[in-house]
Amino acid sequence: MIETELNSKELIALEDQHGAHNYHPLPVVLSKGEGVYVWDVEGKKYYDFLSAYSAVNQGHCHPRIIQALTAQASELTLTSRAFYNDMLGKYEKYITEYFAYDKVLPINTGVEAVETAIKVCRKWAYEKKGLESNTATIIFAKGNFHGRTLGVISASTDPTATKNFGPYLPGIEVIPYNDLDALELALQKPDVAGFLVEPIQGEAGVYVPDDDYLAGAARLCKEHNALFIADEVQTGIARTGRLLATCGNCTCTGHCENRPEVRPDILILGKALSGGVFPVSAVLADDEIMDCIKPGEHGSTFGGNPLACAVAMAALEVVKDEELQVNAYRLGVKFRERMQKLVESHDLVNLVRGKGLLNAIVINDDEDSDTAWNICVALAKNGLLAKPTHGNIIRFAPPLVMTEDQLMECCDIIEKTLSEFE
Ligand code: IF1
Repeated sequence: MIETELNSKELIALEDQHGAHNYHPLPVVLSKGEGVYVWDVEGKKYYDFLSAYSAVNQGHCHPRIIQALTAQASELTLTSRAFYNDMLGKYEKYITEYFAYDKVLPINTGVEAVETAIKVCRKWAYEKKGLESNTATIIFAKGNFHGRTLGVISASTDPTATKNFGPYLPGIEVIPYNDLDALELALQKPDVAGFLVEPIQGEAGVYVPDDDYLAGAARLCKEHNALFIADEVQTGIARTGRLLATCGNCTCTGHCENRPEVRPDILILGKALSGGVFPVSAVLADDEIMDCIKPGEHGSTFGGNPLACAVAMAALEVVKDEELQVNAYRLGVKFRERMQKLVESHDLVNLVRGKGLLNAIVINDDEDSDTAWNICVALAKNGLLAKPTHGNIIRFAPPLVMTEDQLMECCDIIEKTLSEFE
């Protein structure tokens, strides 16, 4: 056990020598997080403008979530599902009422929840829709990101995510994003089980589809007896200014009682479901779909563990009590106004796009240039942490607990950095 205080350089060297090189992080080594702030090992303070890819919507180490974690951690952390435990039923009731679904299948990471949704969708297609076994196709959108397992990368159109990982899962069709004609055409085929899509494509560069896209997709799926599956791992839990991005522009504080026309048949949640404190994900659906899964047909060692249940209930309480979707909506409008001024005053920035506090700016340079990266290194020097997504796009996603003053200070930092850069 290494006891001595190591500096950033030494800690980076440790990871370089002993860790797989499956990431290329910014040269910042963090050791503390609180709310919208993080600190590096040298004590430098930053605004976190990535929120661990929207997993810490509630802010770093939210006291109520930490309290729930520590209280449960000293009682019971894991039983496996070989036995019942006193937390799971309470959590299942809480989350199904919170999002207005009959049932939840509790799992751990976002990608496990997406894989679970694919299995549930296929099961439904064979046992309820009546497709012939092993013929089901699930439609995905070009530019998707659903995680890193072999099943979901089989739908990826990103060579970095797929190269030399084949052979891939069959039963997948990929169509252009935000294109209802393409979806309608793909749904004509007899073996379609479902359409799995991100309400906003995060990794692709925060692509916000047309206002009528999700409702149109849900309608087309219903017309063709295929399941509409929303991957809200990144867009859910108030990130886009609504409790769920599929809520679209309705102002509900629950799920879409007001907009049943875009209610997903299967809803996938992760990341901020735990406030970034513990891997917690979930698949929600009504009985007709979820009851296709029988005992022993799917699960996981940690799925639905008491610790995850306690943390997730606290994390969702925080979202509701602090009305984080309202704050995200309001501050998102102000953020995009400020960024739009930068677009108009700086050649370096082509455009800003996003919803709520999931935004991105597109840098006026080639996708394979390192300009966006260098801007993020400069932003870090000026006390704001963000990271480019594809090449020339910088994603900005602060914790949803940010105040307007803090957001304005962050906009000042972004403005100052871009001016220094030009
Ligand atoms: C990495 C990206 C974001 C997701 C959606 C499922 C998952 C993710 C819409 C899987 C995960 C993470 C994964 C992380 C970086 C981050 C990411 F850049 F990779 F694409 F957020 F945009 N659906 N996204 O965004 O959830 O299994 O990771 O819990 O892999 O580097 P997970």
